[in-house]
Amino acid sequence: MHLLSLDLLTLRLPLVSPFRTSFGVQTERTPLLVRVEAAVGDRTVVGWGECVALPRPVYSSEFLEGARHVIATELAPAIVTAQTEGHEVTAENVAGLFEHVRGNRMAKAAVEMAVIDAQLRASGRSFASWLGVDAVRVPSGVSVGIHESIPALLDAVGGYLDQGYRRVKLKIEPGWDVEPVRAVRERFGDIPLQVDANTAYRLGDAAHLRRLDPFELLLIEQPLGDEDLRQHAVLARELRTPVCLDESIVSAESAADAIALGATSVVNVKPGRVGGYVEARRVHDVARAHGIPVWCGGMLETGIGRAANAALAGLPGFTLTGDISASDRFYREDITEPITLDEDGYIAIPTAPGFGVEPDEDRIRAFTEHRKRVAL
Ligand code: OSB
Ligand code: MG
Repeated sequence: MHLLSLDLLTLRLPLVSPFRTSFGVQTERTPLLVRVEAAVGDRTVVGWGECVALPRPVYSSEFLEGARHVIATELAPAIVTAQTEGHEVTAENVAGLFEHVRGNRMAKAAVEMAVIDAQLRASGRSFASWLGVDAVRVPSGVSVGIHESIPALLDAVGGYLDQGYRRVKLKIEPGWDVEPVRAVRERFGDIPLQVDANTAYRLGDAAHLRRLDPFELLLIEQPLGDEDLRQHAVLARELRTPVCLDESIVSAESAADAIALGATSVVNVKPGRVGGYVEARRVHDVARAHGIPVWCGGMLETGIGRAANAALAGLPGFTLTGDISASDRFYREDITEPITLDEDGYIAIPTAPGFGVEPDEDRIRAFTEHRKRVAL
């Protein structure tokens, strides 16, 4: 496979409702799509990737314009250099071409995705098959933002349960934690329920967070800062609720460190956060070797990332329900055919070549704010 071109498309997609977390409110998403064209024999194939960086560096240090810049000025040139030197760029080796660039994992993941998709479309193979996934569907969980009031939250959760979601995650922050959890438990009983703080607490809040213990949550996600592994280990010993890290886990190595320290007893795997699907699989493998369950996180992906995540979540260590919801959880109109829930609240793992969904180029054009071609 010889890569011919790389296009960077910045889209603006309105959300069906505002999504509030402890770090801010999102009313739209601005996905950065990577579109590559590659020559395979005498054919040209297209591959798509999606960058999950937010517009501002409030979830992690990465942000949309930074990711776009790094792809254009560092990652695409690394592909050019490799190809000029006669090396073939593949799904298996592309992440390795970016090792000299520090961090910027979401940018790297997006380019790796486009290369994976192109290569698998060229060979007619599904992403699930490439990963060695036998599962045909994965259970679907929903992440529920911070609401204006408890009644509004209960309405939202009730609506998602009616749609069939199999697990609910509540976003929490100081002032919106024990009471919303209590209200959801009182109204909906012992549904699979977990919470996500996105770093909103400090170790000194341990006694307060212990008040969540009676509600038998599946886990509390990232209560403390992203660099606070030792403090998470201390906190984990003070809580009955299992601690699960998200922001802190940026590689298989950091996952191994967090597990060894006792900072996490569950791991949220987000391919963008760890630098791509190959690394995400390594995180899964390390966790599995330690008997640590993992689940697939989400970043409000379009159908492209959602389809890829569904396949990843088919790996055997993904024993907890992930944040892979239907397209209509966030978007009135997706840029691929919509990802939907089946009658049991599961999402089908695509079987078509590549990520197995068809980005609609007309619809993409309609949502595109900015497009730039990078020479390869
Ligand atoms: O912490 O998991 C998170 C969305 C954006 C940034 C961070 C997070 C989230 C979510 C949404 O919780 C998950 C989803 O895509 O459904
Ligand atoms: Mg999270």
